[in-house]
Parts: sequence; structure tokens; C-alpha cells
Amino acid sequence: MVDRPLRSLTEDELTVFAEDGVLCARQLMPTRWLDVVARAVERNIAEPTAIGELISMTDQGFLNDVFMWLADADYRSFVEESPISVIAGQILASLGSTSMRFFYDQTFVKEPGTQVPTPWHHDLTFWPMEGWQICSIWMPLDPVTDATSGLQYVRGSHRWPNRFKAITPDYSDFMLDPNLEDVPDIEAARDQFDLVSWDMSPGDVLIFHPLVLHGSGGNQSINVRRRALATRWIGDDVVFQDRPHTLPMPPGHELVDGQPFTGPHFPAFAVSR
Ligand SMILES: O=C(O)CCC(=O)C(=O)O
Repeated sequence: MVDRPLRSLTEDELTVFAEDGVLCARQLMPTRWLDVVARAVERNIAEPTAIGELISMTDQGFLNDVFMWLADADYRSFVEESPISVIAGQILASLGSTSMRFFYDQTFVKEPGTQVPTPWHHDLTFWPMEGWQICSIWMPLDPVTDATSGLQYVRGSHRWPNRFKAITPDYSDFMLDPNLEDVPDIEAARDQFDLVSWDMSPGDVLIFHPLVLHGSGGNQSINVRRRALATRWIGDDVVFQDRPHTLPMPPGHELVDGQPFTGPHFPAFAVSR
């Protein structure tokens, strides 16, 4: 049984997502689901997955973890039963998809005072896939401002033809594909880019396309945490592309190069506009 969001996305919001590559949608997620994820995040901090151990910088107050739902009942119930799939389904239907699979979940916690930035990047080059009918939904559990590491986006950059190197917060060499372009130095010329960001409250979500450039600073607050969960969703036109320098897929996956994502690691959900 899948729960409903507090409201549906409007046609105007779907148009903003299509044109800008990012939409800040206000008050969609009921508090009870934020509480479920908050519980999961505390457990996640205490016991990161094996990949989480590698990609987090816990000594600097930064937790980064992926595919948690495969091992944690609260993350799993959020994916399977919360309104998150209904929201994603509306977005993918608006992109013309008739089907949807869950790709993966990812936690980003920046504790007060952490200096760890999220370097400017787009997401598609992190992933072993090609396709357009894809979205991420980023859901904060705390109030977010620029000062507490709110995400910033280059509006409309999802339509650029470029494919940029995948820059991780720890600048991991493993992810750097020498065949891809460097991300432009946006910080050196901020006024030359159409940058957008939002102050957010728990219940709001950011919905964005994997080709839109985004990033954020550290958390400058001395007392406000910045806990967020991103979930990634894929539609009809997405195929597995077995490329080096991409996020490893979970052990036991059944993916075949050039074929759509299938199997229990990538469960199917309904789409409806
Ligand atoms: O929360 C962050 O700092 C990074 C989020 C992000 O880059 C993403 O969800 O794709």
C-alpha cells in the first residue's frame, strides 16, 4: 500500500521541472515519513554500509551512503510505502514514461560546522546508464538555507550537450573518467550562470533532472544539522551502460549492458500524471 503525498504536483510545476531541470515543490511529504527517515538516518550514521564507510568523511561530520534501502527496514518502507514513488511517478509520466523503476537511495548528512562541500556536478555521468526519463527527489529533514548547505542549480543546464566528469565530495579518482569534460569553474564566474536556490522546510522537496548542474557549500551553522535523503527514479528509455568510473551496482544485480534495468534491486512502481 503506497501513501499519498499532501498534494499532487501542478501542471505549472511539471512545466518548471521540464524547462529548468529543477523544481522546488513545497509541502508534499507528510511528517510521519520524515520521522521514519530521521530514524533510519541516525542508524545509518552509527552503522554505514560498506560503501558508506568508503565515501563518507565522518571525521569531518559528513555522511554519504547509498543503496541503504536494501539493508534497512525504515529506508525500505520509505521507498515502498511513502508518497515518494507517487511524486516520482508524476514526474516521469510528464516526461512521457509509462513505467518506472526505483534506482537507489542516497543519504547526505552535513553536521553543523562541516566544511565538506558538494562540488558542482551533474549526476548522469556518475551512473552506468543512458536515458532521459530520470529524476532525483532530494528531501531535507531540517530547515535548509544557503548557510546550511542548501543546494544550488544552474537553471536549464540539463539541456546542455556536455557530459562532465563526476566530481565527488572527496574528489575520488575512481569516479574521474578522463574521457569526460571538466565541470566549468562556476564559483569563479557565478554571475555568468543562471543560479537558483531555495530556503526549504521539512516537507518540501527538490526534484531535478540528472543532467542539471548542482552543488552546495559546507554547513556554516553551529547548531543546525543538514540531513537529506535523495531517491533516484528511472523510466522507459533508460538502459544499463556498463562504464568504468561509475557507481558500482549492488552485488547480485541482474543488469545486462544495453538492456533496461530489471530485477529485484530495481523494483517497478506505477506512474500516473
Ligand atoms: O546533498 C548534497 O549535498 C548533494 C546532493 C546531490 O548532489 C544529489 O542528490 O544529487
